[in-house]
Amino acid sequence: MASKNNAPVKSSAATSGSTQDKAWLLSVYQEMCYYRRFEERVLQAYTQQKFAGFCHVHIGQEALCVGVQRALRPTDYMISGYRSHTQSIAKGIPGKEVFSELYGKVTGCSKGNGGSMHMFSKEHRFLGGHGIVGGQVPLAAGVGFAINYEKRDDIIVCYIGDAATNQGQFHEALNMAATWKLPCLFVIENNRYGMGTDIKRTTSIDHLWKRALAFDMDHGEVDGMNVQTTHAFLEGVVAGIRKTKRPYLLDAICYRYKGHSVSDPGLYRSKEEMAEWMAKDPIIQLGDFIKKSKMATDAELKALDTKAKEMARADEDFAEEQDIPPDSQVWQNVYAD
Ligand SMILES: Cc1ncc(C[n+]2csc(CCOP(=O)(O)OP(=O)(O)O)c2C)c(N)n1
Ligand SMILES: [Mg+2]
Repeated sequence: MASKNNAPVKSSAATSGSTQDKAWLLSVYQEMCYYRRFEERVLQAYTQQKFAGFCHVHIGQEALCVGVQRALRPTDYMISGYRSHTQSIAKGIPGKEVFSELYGKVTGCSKGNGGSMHMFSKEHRFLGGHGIVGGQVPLAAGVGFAINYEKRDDIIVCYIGDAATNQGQFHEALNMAATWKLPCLFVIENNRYGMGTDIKRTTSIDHLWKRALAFDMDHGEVDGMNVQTTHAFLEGVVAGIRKTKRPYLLDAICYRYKGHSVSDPGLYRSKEEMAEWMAKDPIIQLGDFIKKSKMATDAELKALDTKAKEMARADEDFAEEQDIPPDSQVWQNVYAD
């Protein structure tokens, strides 16, 4: 699975094992619907000014979130940027705690101190939620170092945006990860835009997996809009990292449907481009496969989506009823004891 030659290992259309199993496919379908519905409620709540601060949603990128997570063990670590509401749920943080965090409530996973960009759970090994572009990359290398130092066989997944690969700390951290053979999986969520700038205007290379060549790092490319190919590919990548302890850079091709943040209408993208990507929608793609394979009817898939909507609504309802933190909390977790 791992390639350290110039050409990347690419995901193929062929899938195997769990990605052909009916129960697996239906649960993945529902999970992706849940994340879509969750983020739609987040958008709505933000627009209604139910919470403030920055807010970046992940709509369109669900296949990557689910395809990666399902290749991991609960003991593996994950670290991400600011577009991480649903990645943190996938890693095990209850949706109620994520919605509470958005609302700044005391029951939030960061006790209401963090907000949208700072989901965190030591218990579930989700290490943030980081607002500094690329800031999570050296932290991931540090966790990889700790895993090796303590002789464990966990790995850490580090999500990064395409634009973040132009940050200096990305290059420094990848160099150290490759030199010290750290068990890090760097996943570039290559949605092709920074805030509003096309990657082609800021990046000298045509494929972001080429960043790995400078460090002689194993690397690959995956169609991040298709959950079956993504998951099948990731199973091999994760097994490879666990075995070799070598880091891996994955260029995951995907698309975000909404603007960079809630305040960005995304007018820099053409309607044709949006339509082209939405035709590859991860939920519709999987639904079509399920129906064609006669594993479920349209009505059965709709019922899964209805359940997903109810789950998202319950998360928001829970958050609304919770208390804001006491004033005294402002003094807590400022200094180490
Ligand atoms: C160090 C730093 N520089 C600039 C910013 C402002 N900023 C926030 S997000 C962003 C674009 C990042 O795009 P990308 O890495 O592709 O991630 P995406 O938003 O597409 O998921 C920028 C420039 C920041 N938060 N941190
Ligand atoms: Mg981007």
